[in-house]
Amino acid sequence: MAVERTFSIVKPDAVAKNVIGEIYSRFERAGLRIVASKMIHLSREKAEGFYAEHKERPFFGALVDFMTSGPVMVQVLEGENAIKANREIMGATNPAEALRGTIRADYAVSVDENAAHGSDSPESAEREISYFFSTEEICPRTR
Ligand code: DAT
Ligand code: MG
Repeated sequence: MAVERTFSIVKPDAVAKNVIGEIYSRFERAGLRIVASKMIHLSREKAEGFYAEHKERPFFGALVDFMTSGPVMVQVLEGENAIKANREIMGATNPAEALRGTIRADYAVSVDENAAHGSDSPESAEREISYFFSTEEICPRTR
């Protein structure tokens, strides 16, 4: 299996709950390495651009309100099969459907505020990583 990179967000609800470290530990325990990381408070424009694929969905306005409601951690995770591995660690979009022991099952209460984001494909990972990080901000850790 190839070493991949994926893009991840610890969303405002999880930052407010003070569980950034708990979530980072889960990535590390799963063998993913954090190769870039920063805290930012998204502008509306930045959040709208990030979620552009959902622009026509009824929840779009609420999603942007939530994502701009407080700071987030954005990070790049690197490891074997990182995109799928991160989606598994996160659990289903709706926390009510997320498997026990996943980030969303443990830290999220609703689909509106679901604690974490993870890229869903190699194409979205590439787009999302470059939407937030320049090449020199990413420090490869695998040898
Ligand atoms: P994911 O974040 O698991 O990739 P997605 O890309 O379908 O899920 O949706 C992006 C975010 O939009 C999701 O994390 C929370 C919000 N969202 C999705 N479906 C929703 C719904 N039915 N009601 C409210 N918010 C929703
Ligand atoms: Mg998605």
